[in-house]
Amino acid sequence: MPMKVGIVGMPNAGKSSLFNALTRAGAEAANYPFTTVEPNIAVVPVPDDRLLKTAAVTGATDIRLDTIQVHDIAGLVRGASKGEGLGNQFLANIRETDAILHVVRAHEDANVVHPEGRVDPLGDIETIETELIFADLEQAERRLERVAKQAKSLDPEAIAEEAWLREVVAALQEGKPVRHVPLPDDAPEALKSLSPLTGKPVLFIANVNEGEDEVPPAIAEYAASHDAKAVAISSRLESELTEMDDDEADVMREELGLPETGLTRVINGAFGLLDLITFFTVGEQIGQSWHLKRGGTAHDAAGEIHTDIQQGFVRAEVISWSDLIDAGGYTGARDKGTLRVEGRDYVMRDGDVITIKHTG
Ligand SMILES: Nc1nc2c(ncn2[C@@H]2O[C@H](COP(=O)(O)OP(=O)(O)OP(=O)(O)O)[C@@H](O)[C@H]2O)c(=O)[nH]1
Ligand SMILES: [Mg+2]
Repeated sequence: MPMKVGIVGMPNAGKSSLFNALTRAGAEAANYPFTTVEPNIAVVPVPDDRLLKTAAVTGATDIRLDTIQVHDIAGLVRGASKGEGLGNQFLANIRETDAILHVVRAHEDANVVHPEGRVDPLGDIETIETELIFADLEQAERRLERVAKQAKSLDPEAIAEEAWLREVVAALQEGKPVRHVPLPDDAPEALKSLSPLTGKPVLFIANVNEGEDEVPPAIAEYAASHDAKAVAISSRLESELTEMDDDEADVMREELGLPETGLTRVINGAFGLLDLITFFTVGEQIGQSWHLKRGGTAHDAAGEIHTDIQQGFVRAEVISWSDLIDAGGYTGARDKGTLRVEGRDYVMRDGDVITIKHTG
């Protein structure tokens, strides 16, 4: 399953500038089968040097990086849930995502109009979070009505879900996000059925002045005290840099003293929210990176690659990427004994290179 993240923020916060930069970066990635899914969905490769180094050892030149889908939507204003601005209907487009990227305007360019006529990152964050809470409340109340009817038939799962939804509604009415409401043991699908926006992990993206690369302290503190992460980026600058050729962009970055691309920080930050590990499949031609929920097994890893491979799973050969490089390839790794044979229940580790032996 591809990872999906949704961008939220106020109008003019810099969401589409970031999105455009990500889209172009994705489209330019060498050897990557780029697919435009929809105009407001970017498919962006997750950079990983380990794959490139490992592939160099086996001679694989067809590099396929794992990807993340980024969804851009229109800005939210105060009162969006009551129809202000463009309303909140388009939030439905990001209900199915795994995490939220919350773009916050922190630059002071007076030429860019702020919908409330002032630059106030914390005020903006609260406006957006309140609107997300209202949107979830609407959704939770609607779902509660439906589940309460099902619960009348004494279906135990519906009864448990109803109880949980009542807690969710109460929390939202108090202005608390769903992520603070404990999950129901007896209704394992309840969270998925509701897909609350405020139940998803959040990465704050401080859209700072060109040439800055620190998260403003107020935003960093807010993120830290709300169980969230934060990165800084200049959306406009990143968007302009992706329009230049690579050499030109590197010179520009050096002049501005920006060590890595802001986009890399955003993508790695989003990936880091999801509690995933990366594993690799590296053959003579193709080197590929994949993701898996932390704690996933070799059998789960096979399922990420192909359901047929999972169904025919016999055993896996596993080695860490750095051991494969140290051994100079699979033959050396076999001689050294660092290439191990593992069964379907082996718990995958970040950086494992796996070859699955399967029937069919
Ligand atoms: N100076 C400066 N301007 C920026 C920056 N990021 C975005 N802008 C400008 O702000 C304006 C709005 O940017 P967008 O990226 O379209 O904002 P948005 O969040 O997508 O806005 P909506 O789609 O209306 O919600 C554009 O004129 C951008 O060039 C930045 O980092 N610095
Ligand atoms: Mg936009």
